[in-house]
Amino acid sequence: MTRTQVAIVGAGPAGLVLSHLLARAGIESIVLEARSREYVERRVRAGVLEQGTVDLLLSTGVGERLQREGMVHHGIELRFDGEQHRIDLTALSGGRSITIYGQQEVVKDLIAARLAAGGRIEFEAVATAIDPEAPLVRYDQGGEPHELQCDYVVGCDGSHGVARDALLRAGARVYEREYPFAWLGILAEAPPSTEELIYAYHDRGFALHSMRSPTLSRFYLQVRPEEQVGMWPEERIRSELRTRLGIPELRHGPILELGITPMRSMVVEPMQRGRLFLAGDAAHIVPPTGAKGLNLAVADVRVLAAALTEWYATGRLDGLAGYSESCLRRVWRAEHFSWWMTAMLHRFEDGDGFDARLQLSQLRYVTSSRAAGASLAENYVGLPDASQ
Ligand code: FAS
Ligand code: PHB
Repeated sequence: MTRTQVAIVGAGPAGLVLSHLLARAGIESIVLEARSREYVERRVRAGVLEQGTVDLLLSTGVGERLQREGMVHHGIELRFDGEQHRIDLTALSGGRSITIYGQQEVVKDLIAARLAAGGRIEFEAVATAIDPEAPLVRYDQGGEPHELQCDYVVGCDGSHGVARDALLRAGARVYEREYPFAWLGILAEAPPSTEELIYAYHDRGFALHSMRSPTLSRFYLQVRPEEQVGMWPEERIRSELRTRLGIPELRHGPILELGITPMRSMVVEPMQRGRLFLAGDAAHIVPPTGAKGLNLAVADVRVLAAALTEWYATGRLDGLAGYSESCLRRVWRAEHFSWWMTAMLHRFEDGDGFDARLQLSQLRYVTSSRAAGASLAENYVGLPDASQ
């Protein structure tokens, strides 16, 4: 039996940023992570950081490598119907931009910073049960059962964790949408064939050209939900990317990582009950078309860290009581934007072509109207809290 102030389940961006922010406020936490350090530091996921996420990491002392190695982008490109259109994110969002920096790099920087500061992260520690009333977390590590007692439990254990189930048992509701497609994610050792991200709408399905560094490209292809990576040999991937992105001379290299991610939207309401709080993918999932997943996780724990700091400092519960409500405003804005980008850019199996003509009209509008372009841009770079 161990005791701490805040028990955090999950060492993804949500759990690690929370532990980091709490430590800066002198609040002790223990992070329980089911996987090994090597595994979480190698896991390829998101790659787009909003301005607000970058500012928080920089201003709290864990952004030095991000600043050195991150790629600042001021625009994205939309391609459809053989046309190419640049959305000038910075000009259309009042000067804000995005930074391309792999999620696993953010996780590496945070783990290094936590451990260097004497923080406690228990790897290969699987939380098996959460008692929100006690509050405590039971977990297995090294084949032994353990108990972690605390003042608060924060479930940052992602889309397949135990914390959400505990909150659902306590009466929370789930709002959910499944999409009739998935993404095949490809990490290739190839210099990017574009300066900025390309989102392509194509008869054969959606495609995205992203990147991780000047030597690492990240691609995504729309596939059917039941497809397996085995159905995608390298040559098929390359020809689909060339065709859908409209880059006949696409640069290639060895494929380092392949994975299929289902596309869904999910929100748990409320995101708290008693002394149990959810943050990040444990509370909400967005389809990655809007590049919001990691950024929402960081935004949640920024609110929660401030509320916990207020409670430990003054005993006031206002921030904690309002946590769910303030987060859900931003979550539903991001859910809408991610659903909207997904609906505009993916091929739906609609027989009569009606939807396809609506999508083309939306794409032409968003790339010709300054107002529509600005709406996309400000949502993409991340809306300031006030305008959620
Ligand atoms: P995370 O899932 O990152 O972290 C949760 C952690 O909890 C994990 O380390 C897990 O091992 C641990 N855990 C789970 N159960 C536990 C238990 N019982 N005990 C202890 N620990 C436990 N977003 C993009 O923008 N682009 C992408 O390409 C992209 N790809 C994705 C691919 C996948 C497969 C997934 C699931 C998400 C992807 N996302 C992507 C979204 C992603 O970036 C998430 O939004 C982000 O990881 C959310 O961070 P966390 O909430 O910290 O959850
Ligand atoms: C990524 O680089 O992983 C990425 C970029 C943009 C998205 C989704 C994922 O919309």
